[in-house]
Amino acid sequence: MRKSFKPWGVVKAVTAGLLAVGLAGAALAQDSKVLNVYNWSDYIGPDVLKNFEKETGIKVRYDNFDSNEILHAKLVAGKTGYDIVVPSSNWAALQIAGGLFQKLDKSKLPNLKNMDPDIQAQLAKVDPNNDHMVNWLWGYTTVGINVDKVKAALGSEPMPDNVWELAFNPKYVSKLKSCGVSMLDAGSEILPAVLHYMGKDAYSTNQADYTAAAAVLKAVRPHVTLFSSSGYINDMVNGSVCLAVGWSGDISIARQRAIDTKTGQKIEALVPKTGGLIFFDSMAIPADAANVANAHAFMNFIMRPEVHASLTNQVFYANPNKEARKFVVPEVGNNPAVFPNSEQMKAMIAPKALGNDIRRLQTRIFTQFKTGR
Ligand code: N2P
Repeated sequence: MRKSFKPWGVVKAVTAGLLAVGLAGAALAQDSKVLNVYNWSDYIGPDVLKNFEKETGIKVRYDNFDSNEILHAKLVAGKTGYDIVVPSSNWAALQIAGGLFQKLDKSKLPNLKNMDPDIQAQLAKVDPNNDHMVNWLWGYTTVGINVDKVKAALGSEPMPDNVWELAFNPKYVSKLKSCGVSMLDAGSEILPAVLHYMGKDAYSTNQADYTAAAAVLKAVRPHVTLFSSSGYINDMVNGSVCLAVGWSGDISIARQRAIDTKTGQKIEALVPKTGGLIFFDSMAIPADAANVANAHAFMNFIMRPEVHASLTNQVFYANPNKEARKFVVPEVGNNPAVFPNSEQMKAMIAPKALGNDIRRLQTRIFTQFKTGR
């Protein structure tokens, strides 16, 4: 029945009822006991959703993507059916400007107090007052290697001082082709990486920089054996990829899986001297989400120190939670690939939001690179 047809008596009774249960109760009552989450693959351990479901009775449907491009296309098309999505902050800037997210109700997020003010300040650059986003985890795009295979393939050639050369200088990457070279399957990842390698602004808005980047990529193309943003983890574990332009935590997952399953592959996420490309993947609620109260409950749950720490312990990405550090196990807390030291952090490249024109340029050049044109 539409509200406008309700006789006044019924409206009054409903209003009184809402006041009696309180606003939080009213909001919960509108939501069904489900929550639809769309997050990056390999970004959570098995216990987190189970614990949330057990505690709240809310059933989580959890889907994966592996590029900002895929998530962005869904958000722009609308009616995603998701209540929580996790874009990188520089993409979220576009999405916030486009009105695709709703403002957070901070009264339902008391655990915001646990967030590291430095990370909040980083996010506030694209989301003033932190009105729309809560950081899930953060990491950086870098180079991962199979230590023994890369050494063997390089032969008498020593490791370059700047490890980005392994991926983008034909002198090195041509030698690594024989043991498998993988690159992230997205223009928004590879263009900033190659521009940074070239000594340019990773998030340049200068067309000429992109033309120059296309030429560098073209020279490298014959030596790339795989484009992957998720499957490369297992390819590193089983030894069919010896060099990956990938994400810090993913490479550390591969390292741990190789140890656990005794594949004999020694994998390492390198921290480039000139810096990796930082990302802040952050939770937001689509404007048309159906289960808004549940989404807030989930965000608040993730911001518990033990929960944020358990994400870091299981997927090797740093969390934004200043109270979580004591729950991070020492092997992970002391791993510079997960928590780079202050000197390494100084060199890191912060993300920048780009307009649609540059995004399209990145995609065009990346497609040409991939197809070998
Ligand atoms: C998780 C990768 C997320 C990092 N597998 C990319 N933003």
